[in-house]
Amino acid sequence: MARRIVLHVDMDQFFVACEIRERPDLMGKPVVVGADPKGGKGRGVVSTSSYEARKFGVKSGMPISQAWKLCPQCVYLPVNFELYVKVSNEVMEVLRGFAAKFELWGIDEAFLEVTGKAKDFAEAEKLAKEIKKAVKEKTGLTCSVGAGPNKLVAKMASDAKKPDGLTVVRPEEARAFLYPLPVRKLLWIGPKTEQALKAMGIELVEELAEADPTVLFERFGKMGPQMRLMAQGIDESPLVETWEAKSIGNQRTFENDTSDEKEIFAKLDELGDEVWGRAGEEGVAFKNIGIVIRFTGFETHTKARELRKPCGSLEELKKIVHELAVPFLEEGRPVRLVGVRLASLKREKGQKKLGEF
Ligand code: TTP
Ligand code: MG
Repeated sequence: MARRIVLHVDMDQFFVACEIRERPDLMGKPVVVGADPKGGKGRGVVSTSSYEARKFGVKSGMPISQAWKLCPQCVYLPVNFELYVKVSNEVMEVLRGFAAKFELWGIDEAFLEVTGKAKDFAEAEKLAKEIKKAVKEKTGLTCSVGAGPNKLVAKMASDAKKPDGLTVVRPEEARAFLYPLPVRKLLWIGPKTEQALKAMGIELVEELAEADPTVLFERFGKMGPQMRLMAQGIDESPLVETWEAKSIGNQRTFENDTSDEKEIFAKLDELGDEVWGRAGEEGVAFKNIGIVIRFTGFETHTKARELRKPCGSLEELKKIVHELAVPFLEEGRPVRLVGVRLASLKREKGQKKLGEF
């Protein structure tokens, strides 16, 4: 079997980069996108900050009031999600063109399976350079790319050098690359797991990789030995092509992974409202309804249903979305992301696209 090569692409300072594209005068300035700081009294958090603002210590997720304390001279901008979705679509279209298989992972990141497109890691590196060039030319934005033998290593590699980075980790280099990192860097390890591991004397990826799997199982259940394998750079999860080119869909990541069904269904309903609205705006009927569910870690599932006739109402859409989701939620496993997608689209006669009026 040919050795796998996976790329992970992550945009640099994404929300800020979109804002700078609209307002080039902001280039090189400390910029913060997030809640209104209200002179230090604001509530809410920082969505992201420019690399210049990061020098002051301002980071994603930090209370906006704290950001203000660290950097009152930063330029503060509200979140313009619509703009970021538009730019994200532009970026993803470029990336899709380079991949044998494509998986959208977040608004500013994606996995590209390039096994077969690049015969070895030297070719993968060349391809990654072409990708960076194409993204820059077509969207004006920079990204960081990681190449590795699987999703896990590729994702960690793209994070290794930012902004505008390119990091290639060959299979034989994977352990040396991962081992010195703190366990928190492994993407599915949140602050709680980090603390639990620390209490066991495990702080580095290397320590996790070499920990006793029985002890890990006792403490974390099935996730324990799984975490250990990933610390060793072992990950066989395939790319899951969440959306086809011709579909209307969206997906959202929970702020904190959740197994609360109410919260999950509420998010699915919200996405249902959104895609129903978009189908209406674009004047299309649809016969195929799909969902995507990603559990904590990498495991992603999609499920779709083809109807015999076009979906007739928002209630029907939501009902089907719930029915598709139920089997995945039975075990109560924490969910990281959900999505809803409409496909088998048909333009309804007499309807024009919104932009054509
Ligand atoms: P990231 O890729 O984590 O961050 P980034 O692109 O801003 O910066 P980097 O160069 O380090 O990749 O997240 C992508 C976008 O998601 C980010 O621009 C804003 C949004 N986001 C939030 O709204 N809240 C958060 O806590 C994080 C981490 C990101
Ligand atoms: Mg990013």
